[in-house]
Amino acid sequence: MLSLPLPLLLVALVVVVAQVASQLLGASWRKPNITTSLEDRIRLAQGALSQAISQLDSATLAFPDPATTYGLSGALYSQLAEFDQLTNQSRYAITLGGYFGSAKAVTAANFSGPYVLNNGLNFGYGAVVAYKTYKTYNSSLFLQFAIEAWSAAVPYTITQAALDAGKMANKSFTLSPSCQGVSMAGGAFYSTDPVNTGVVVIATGGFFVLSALLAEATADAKYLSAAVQSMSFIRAHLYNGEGLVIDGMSASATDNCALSTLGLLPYNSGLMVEGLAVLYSISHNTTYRNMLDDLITASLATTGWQNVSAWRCACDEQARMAVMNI
Ligand SMILES: *[C@@H]1O[C@H](CO)[C@@H](O)[C@H](O)[C@H]1NC(C)=O
Ligand SMILES: *[C@@H]1O[C@H](CO)[C@@H](O)[C@H](O)[C@H]1NC(C)=O
Ligand SMILES: *[C@@H]1O[C@H](CO)[C@@H](O)[C@H](O)[C@H]1NC(C)=O
Ligand SMILES: *[C@@H]1O[C@H](CO)[C@@H](O)[C@H](O)[C@H]1NC(C)=O
Ligand SMILES: *[C@@H]1O[C@H](CO)[C@@H](O)[C@H](O)[C@H]1NC(C)=O
Ligand SMILES: *[C@@H]1O[C@H](CO)[C@@H](O)[C@H](O)[C@H]1NC(C)=O
Ligand SMILES: CC(=O)N[C@H]1CO[C@H](CO)[C@@H](O)[C@@H]1O
Repeated sequence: MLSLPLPLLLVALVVVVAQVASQLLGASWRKPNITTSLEDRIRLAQGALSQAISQLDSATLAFPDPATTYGLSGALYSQLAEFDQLTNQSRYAITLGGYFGSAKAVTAANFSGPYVLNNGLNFGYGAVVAYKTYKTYNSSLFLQFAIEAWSAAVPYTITQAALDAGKMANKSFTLSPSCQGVSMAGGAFYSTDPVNTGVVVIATGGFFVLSALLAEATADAKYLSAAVQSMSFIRAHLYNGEGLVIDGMSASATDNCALSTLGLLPYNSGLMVEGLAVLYSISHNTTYRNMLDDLITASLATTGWQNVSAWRCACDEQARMAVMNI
């Protein structure tokens, strides 16, 4: 039961792309013609979202068993807001007002769960997209929620001051001040566990994207500065030789800048693509546009997660969104 909602949703959301891809295995896969009509694609996505909503607990408006599904509820809320944003609708505005209103009652102490950064940031992301999509409707609820989610991630994001001190309040080990001569400032931890040393893109990139969207929504300089710092961290520390984003690294001084050995995963590059797209759209700084071009080109060239004979996940939700928004 617990793993049902998201896979169902994802399977249904990608079904159209999968259908197209399966018809086009071979050299032509790169320039597929999407023959499913826009109406049909919207209907399919809509059906998937309805199916996921039907799995929510009617009392909490979140998936059952929050200890393991907390972040998935935030991901679903985000998809509802994204769906409306991409289809120019307000179908889920009232629904999301209710969901975030309900979530607000339980999340203040709980943006965390053990994995604050990807879990809580999912809610923040959904809230800021809802704020952007529905304009004045419930805007203070959505914006405030996004800011709270961002604020909950701040204590798990490495600052230069923490590096100068060698430590930070919520972590019990000595921080590595720099790696390959570049400061570790801007990296965000995966886990709230004080001994967990992993700084990962799902956290750092999620914080980057939320910061960039809040910079766009509020024009408060602290969000832009946070966005640029997290982006710079990923660029400096977590690009591989192909120009793709790897999963993460240790921030502990005793680990000597050890990189994650997890294989290449599309969502890491996807988060960077989305954050860069937002950063470019608010700054028109061509550095970001160039970084985006390079990363997208590298993402299309790799066989790390897709190739002519196997289609696993052509690109993640956020990368698609970002590309559509440019
Ligand atoms: C896609 O459509 C265009 C225009 O109709 C056509 O020229 C092209 O060959 C099609 N590509 C594929 C892969 O079917
Ligand atoms: C939503 O509106 C934008 C801007 O007017 C338009 O380009 C886009 O095609 C619309 N999307 C849908 C699904 O109607
Ligand atoms: C905002 O959302 C709440 C649910 O949290 C709802 O009760 C309220 O009516 C909404 N207000 C507006 C103005 O949309
Ligand atoms: C919030 O945290 C409390 C205490 O850790 C826990 O009992 C509860 O299940 C959590 N709620 C959610 C939605 O994660
Ligand atoms: C553009 O962004 C880069 C990278 O963040 C920065 O170094 C540069 O100063 C920015 N340029 C302008 C004109 O703001
Ligand atoms: C394509 O990807 C699959 C799954 O990762 C892998 O088994 C296969 O060897 C790859 N094929 C090529 C031609 O790279
Ligand atoms: C153990 C510890 O220092 N926890 C802190 C983590 O960060 C939050 C927010 O700044 C603090 O309230 C906690 O005291």
